[in-house]
Amino acid sequence: MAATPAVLSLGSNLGDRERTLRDAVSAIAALHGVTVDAASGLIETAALKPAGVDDSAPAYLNAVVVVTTTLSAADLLAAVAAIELDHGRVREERWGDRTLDIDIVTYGDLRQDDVALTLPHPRAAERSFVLVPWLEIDPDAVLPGFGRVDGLPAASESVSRYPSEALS
Ligand code: A4P
Ligand code: MG
Repeated sequence: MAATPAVLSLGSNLGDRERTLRDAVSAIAALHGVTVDAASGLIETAALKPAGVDDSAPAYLNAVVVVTTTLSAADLLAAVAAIELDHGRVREERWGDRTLDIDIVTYGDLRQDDVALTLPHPRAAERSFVLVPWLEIDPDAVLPGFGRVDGLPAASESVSRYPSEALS
């Protein structure tokens, strides 16, 4: 299968968040058929819940990783879901606190509206914690259906950088 570029968004708001994100990037890099091309720095933002920003919930660390993969989109999702489980992810409430969340933001320029895998990720366009780290590693990033990432309002929101060594 031809290699396809894909963008992954990682988030954690429970446990040793930085350690978890670091280990997750290593686990992604170790997947057969996946090469990590770039990993962003970490940013810290308040938890976004379905009802809005929740300052009483633990804050998130987020990062974005650009990969090239020979896996299909469905196989890539299964692989990153397995990494979430390895990090003790328990699914309870929607948008609930979690040790590790890995979402597929884009898979090439594939657009599909399937509940099991919606591409691009349906909420990426409005999330600074996805767009800001993505732009850091790809200033010319394009979100299929939305155009250049640097033209999206959420990409200009200010977010706090979390001091850390590079993830990869
Ligand atoms: N799914 C469909 N499309 C995708 C995709 N592109 N990537 C399905 C990954 N998964 C996708 O996800 C539920 C189902 O979505 C999966 O079974 C998969 O088949 P989940 O990870 O089990 O649950 P979730 O993450 O709680 O749900 P959801 O709706 O995906 O949440 P979001 O939109 O990912 O939001 N606040 C801050 N500050 N930082 C965050 O990272 N993340 C969330 C989660 C909420 N608030 C946040 C953050
Ligand atoms: Mg998710």
